[in-house]
Amino acid sequence: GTLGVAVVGAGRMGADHVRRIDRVISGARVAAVADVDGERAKAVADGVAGCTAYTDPAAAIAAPGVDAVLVASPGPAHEAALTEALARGLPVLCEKPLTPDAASALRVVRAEERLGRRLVQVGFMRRYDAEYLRLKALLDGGGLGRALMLHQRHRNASSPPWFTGEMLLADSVVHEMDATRWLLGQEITAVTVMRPRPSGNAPEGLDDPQFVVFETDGGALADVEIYVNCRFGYQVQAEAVCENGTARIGDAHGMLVSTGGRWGGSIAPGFEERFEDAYDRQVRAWVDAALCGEVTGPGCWDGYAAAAVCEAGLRSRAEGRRVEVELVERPALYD
Ligand code: ISE
Repeated sequence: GTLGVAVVGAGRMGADHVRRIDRVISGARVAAVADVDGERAKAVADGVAGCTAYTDPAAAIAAPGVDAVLVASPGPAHEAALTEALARGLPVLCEKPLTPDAASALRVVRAEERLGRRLVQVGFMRRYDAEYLRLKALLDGGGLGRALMLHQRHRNASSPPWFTGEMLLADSVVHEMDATRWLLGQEITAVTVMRPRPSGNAPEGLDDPQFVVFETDGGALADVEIYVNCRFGYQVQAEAVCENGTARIGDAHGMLVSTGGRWGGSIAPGFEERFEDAYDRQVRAWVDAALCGEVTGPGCWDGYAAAAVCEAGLRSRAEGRRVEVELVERPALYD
């Protein structure tokens, strides 16, 4: 069969997912699109055969032919859409963050727990990136010994005008919060956020870059440099330092060109380009699983854990000290 998808949110990510489901992925079709901006919803829906536009997410989720929901609205709108989808027993792919804070993320965890089965996949798409997968397989294989440290760099060419100092953590470093937990198979127990004197490239008042240190329950340390106005392109790098060796990803993508007495390559302009394959693989995996009545990939527990780490990070940034992460006990559903 074909999976009928309601896409909630027709912004940058929502519109891109509509394109992906419509033209890249097989096995699914976009049946409904919702956006608070009706014009925007209509513009996106008009490009897709058999797709209806809505302003109310609940109406799109309840629309005929909808078997699954892709949530790509702003974070504060996620909980309502998730609650609606869970009430209807529909599988969901929810863009990060699951919800903006740990308390609301925990409510979603509890709702899923009450259902007794997983329905939600969270859009931590780096878990589907070929380089990340290779690093994960290497670490899991154990050939390099135990991972001692992770060094991560996350650079965006520029930040959107509404970006705040909190968003460097909640919107950007949230990917490393998940990647660190996933790569190491450990929970993050404490966060320290430090800030150098801001870059002259950063908009007035934005504390960019920031430097974040995670401690984990397995005794590892992970650092993250987040710099969202680096100008030169989009760059995401990770290096694992293990007992018997190191492994690095994100240094070069694709082709190396030599000409005019220089050698070099190019840097992707943004995350859509850098992680294009990862986004495709993520949505394909979600659709394939949903067609078999299954849900795989990062779930509500991962979304909740990232939200809890994020809260600790925001407190650390505000208070200038190390802050411990508070997690409830992990429900058996997520073992
Ligand atoms: C954005 O929301 C993302 O998810 C990107 O992956 C990240 O690089 C960017 O900094 C965020 O704003």
